[in-house]
Amino acid sequence: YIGSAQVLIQAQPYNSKYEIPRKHFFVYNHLVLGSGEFGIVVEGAIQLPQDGRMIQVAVKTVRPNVDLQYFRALLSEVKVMTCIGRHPHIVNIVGACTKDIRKSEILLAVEYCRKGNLRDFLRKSREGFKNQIEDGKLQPLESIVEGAICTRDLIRWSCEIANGMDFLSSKNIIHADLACRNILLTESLVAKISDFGLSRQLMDYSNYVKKHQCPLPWKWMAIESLKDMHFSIQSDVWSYGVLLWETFSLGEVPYPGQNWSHEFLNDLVAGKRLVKPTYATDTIYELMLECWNEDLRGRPKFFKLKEKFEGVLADVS
Ligand code: ACK
Repeated sequence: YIGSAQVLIQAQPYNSKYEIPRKHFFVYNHLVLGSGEFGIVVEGAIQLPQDGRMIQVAVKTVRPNVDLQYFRALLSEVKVMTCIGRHPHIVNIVGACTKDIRKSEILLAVEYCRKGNLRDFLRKSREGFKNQIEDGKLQPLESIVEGAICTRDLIRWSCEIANGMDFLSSKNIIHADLACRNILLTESLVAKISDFGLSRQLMDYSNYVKKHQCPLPWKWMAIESLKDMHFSIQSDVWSYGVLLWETFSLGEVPYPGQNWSHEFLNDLVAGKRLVKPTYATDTIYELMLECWNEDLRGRPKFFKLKEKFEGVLADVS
């Protein structure tokens, strides 16, 4: 199971503009952000060669002594990131060390997202959440409560993520695992799409599939992906619909208590869908249902979704 831009990366050379000498890389191995069987993400810093400034980063590396394919996967991710250019709503590359290497390491430094992933953040924000929906309509905030999350934030993130996905789709990148757990938040709570390269395999993917023998992440997957592992930008739109559902339920697990079986796919084909989450308006729920159109050509494009959410955002501002 591999999602993402295989075609693009194979065709592209490595853009060495981002290559940073090993001595400018500071890797804090004791500050682990996440770890998997093949890869690890730790906090770090990079000293910019241009002006000597230190930038806080997240450093992705491959564990020593793992199969060569995982080094290749990380290198592919570096290539993708250097080739596609920057966007405010993706986790951008800051630098990489692929040449000047010790013990055959590859280091990929990306923007540090202090507030972690959107799913956990939403769950932590449930207490104190300011619901701006009254009688099914969005209301302006009466007063701003420092540190509290409100419906407007949920709409803003939805808009930012559609914006980032529109950018990725313009670069022919298929994410194939769009979900709130793969959206990271910066210090100022800006949403950024993470893990759109191949390095997802470094964490737990390939193993997971082998262990469970079911298509993963099945709750986020479009009908055609579940049927025959067909992934496209329009299957990302389906996953985005599930991501919206997670967002407007403040991080609930979709289809709670359900285990994978072919029954699940049969239900989807029969037209069964997730019910309206607590904090969505009818308009927002209708967008989710459009994303879950069985006919992938009938699903909205990311730029349309971005425009729709910009409209909703203007109403609530
Ligand atoms: O979901 P998390 O808490 O946030 O756990 C994962 C883990 O590393 C493995 O991917 C965290 N992580 C990944 N990239 C970054 C980043 N750029 N900034 C902060 N945390 C990150 C991620």
